[in-house]
Amino acid sequence: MDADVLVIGAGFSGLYALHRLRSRGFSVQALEQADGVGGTWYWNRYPGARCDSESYYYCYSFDPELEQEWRWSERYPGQEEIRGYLEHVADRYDLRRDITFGVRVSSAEWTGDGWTVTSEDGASRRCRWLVTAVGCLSAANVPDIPGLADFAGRWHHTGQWPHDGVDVGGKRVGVIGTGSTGIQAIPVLAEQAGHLTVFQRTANYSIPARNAPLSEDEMATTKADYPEIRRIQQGSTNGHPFVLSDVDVLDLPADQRRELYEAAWARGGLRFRAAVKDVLTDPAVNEVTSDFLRDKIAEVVDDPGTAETLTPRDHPFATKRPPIDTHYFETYNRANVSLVDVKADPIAAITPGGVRLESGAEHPLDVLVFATGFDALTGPLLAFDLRGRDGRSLRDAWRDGPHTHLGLGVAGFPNLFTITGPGSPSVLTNMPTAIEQHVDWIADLLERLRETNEVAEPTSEAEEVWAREVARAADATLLPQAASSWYLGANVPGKARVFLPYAGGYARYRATCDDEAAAGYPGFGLGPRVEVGVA
Ligand code: NA7
Repeated sequence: MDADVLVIGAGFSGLYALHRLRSRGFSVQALEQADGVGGTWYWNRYPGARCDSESYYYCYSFDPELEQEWRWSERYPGQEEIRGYLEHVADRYDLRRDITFGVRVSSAEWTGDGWTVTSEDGASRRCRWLVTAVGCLSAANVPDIPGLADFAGRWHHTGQWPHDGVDVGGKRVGVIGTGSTGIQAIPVLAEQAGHLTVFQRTANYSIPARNAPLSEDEMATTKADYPEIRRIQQGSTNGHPFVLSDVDVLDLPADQRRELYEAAWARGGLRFRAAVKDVLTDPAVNEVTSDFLRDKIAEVVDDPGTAETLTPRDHPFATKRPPIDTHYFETYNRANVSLVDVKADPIAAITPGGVRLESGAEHPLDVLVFATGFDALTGPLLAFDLRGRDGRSLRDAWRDGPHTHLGLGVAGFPNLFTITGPGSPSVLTNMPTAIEQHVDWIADLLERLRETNEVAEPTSEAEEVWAREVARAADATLLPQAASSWYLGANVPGKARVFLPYAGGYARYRATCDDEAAAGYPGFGLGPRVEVGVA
């Protein structure tokens, strides 16, 4: 064996897995395709790239000394700052000596006593336990639009942005996509481009982020409050340190309701959602909230036709991942920005000179930006050939959609652990919080396996129970109502329509994982072993 554990990836999850498992006495090696650490924050260098979680809690909590020594500069950390933070973590805990950079894993195969992991350079490595830390929003989704290969300008997906930047100064720039990424990039690109054309398929809600520098006083208060901040996060639905409102907005007289919404709007960011009780479970609450946000678009955008096109009417607020922004809707008041509704008039082709719509209308472009998102959650795991017992591939096992136990393991794939896998609450949770919980839980299980020599493999029964719970949790919310959401796999043609993340809340999920551990990991086939076939 080359190591007890091989970890694939060196972003937030891979770095912490390496650190935590090493500190528990395992030999660990991490394989990273990039030339540096950071994962998502290594690749996503598009203009305006920034985290939607606030900096003081979008960070690790495992070491109070790290919390005290790091200083965030803004309310929301930008891509460069997060990458700098992760580089600092890699140095501070001496992680780089166990990371091989520039290695892209092509396959991983269970051999009965461990895993053989092969990379594109032909090298193979052996380990007993395989931990995937490949991210859940890391497989770029570039739509298959005819003609792209013949485009004479430059095109880029936001998640694969060139490290030396893209010169858009004075150029005709097109952006396809108005999700969180497009909404961050559009205002920045508009300031630099000669003309910016936004191709919008689904109109989106967005809340002003209200980003601002963090003062010394604010940082000092946060640092003093960290124990309490972390306590609230651990008991929360989304891993955010917000106390959710207990006010029933429908019971409020109109003026007080307006006041509540305006205050939440002024506070900005994801805190807006926390201010509205039951917004994701009660359709009537959601409707008044959605109306408030629709009205804001009409207030901000000067041209009524453009405002109407920008107004979401086909899905309730926050049923797609709610973006937050800096001057997004205001951008449409600029003379050099135009909006194209590609739901009404879909993109037919990319031509050498730009984008052609089905109506025949042509939009000439020098640069085309795909802010078209990711093959979320399953994409990164299916990007390499993962083979479990009897040589069965994950692609085959997940043909009709993913099935996991707790998002952490897959039947038929012994000694494999999937940080932030499908069926976990990761993408609905502040990511570092979810990651630390996953890794700590996996580390405890690996300690047991080291002691007992058992092999951990989810049972099919456990997967079925968990799949029912994931579906139940989603159905208890309005989330499945957004038909085009990547939560449902709907953004990738041919992908099975299954609600992918666990929507029952972070605290509940954590308790479920703790129960599984306390019971001796029955869902992972430990303890008295029940023989089951792979479904
Ligand atoms: P998203 O949220 O998946 O947004 C992608 C956007 O691209 C969305 O507006 C899509 O429209 C649009 N899109 C995708 N394919 C096409 C085609 N073929 N034609 C036109 N428009 C298209 O990805 P983001 O990168 O913005 O955000 C991903 C997550 O990263 C985010 O939620 C945060 O968690 C961080 P659609 O809505 O599908 O109609």
